Amino acid sequence: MNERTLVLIKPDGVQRLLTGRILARYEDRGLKLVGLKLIRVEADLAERHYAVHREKAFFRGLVDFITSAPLVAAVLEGPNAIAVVRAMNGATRPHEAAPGSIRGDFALETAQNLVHASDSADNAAAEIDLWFTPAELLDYGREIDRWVLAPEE
Ligand code: FUP
Repeated sequence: MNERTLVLIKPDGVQRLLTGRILARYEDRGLKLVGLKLIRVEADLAERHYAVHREKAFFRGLVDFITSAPLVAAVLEGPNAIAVVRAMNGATRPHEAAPGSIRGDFALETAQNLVHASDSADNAAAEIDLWFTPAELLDYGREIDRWVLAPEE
């Protein structure tokens, strides 16, 4: 099923100069970038993004971290994009993340695990809506699509 998912390259990824390498992994897989921006997040957006963790002990630290420096927000599109990107990111706790995943290759700490990705279709829709306006999401074809994607029915 063709899906869209929200990805964040969190401040640690940008500061560690990994933005290009992380985006390249998604591109290499065949996923299509349909939205992309570098932003310094306000606490209000960070708190809404992580609202499900509001009661957790790590919530304030998480919000402080994500607002501490610029991050890259992206919307990726492709077949099963939500599950594909979660698998590429690897387990939340980097010591459990498989080698070959982004966290398994580049991260050691849960609080500095480089990337976020939506975990369900409902959350993807809500998160894309939170981070992007409709005008910031582009519908376009790529020459490579016929080599990467099954023909549309
Ligand atoms: P994920 O969906 O993999 O991003 O993981 P969660 O939604 O469970 O957690 C969101 C973020 O909270 C993590 F990326 C890092 C932070 N976190 C902690 O700092 N400590 C924890 O014990 C769990 C999560």
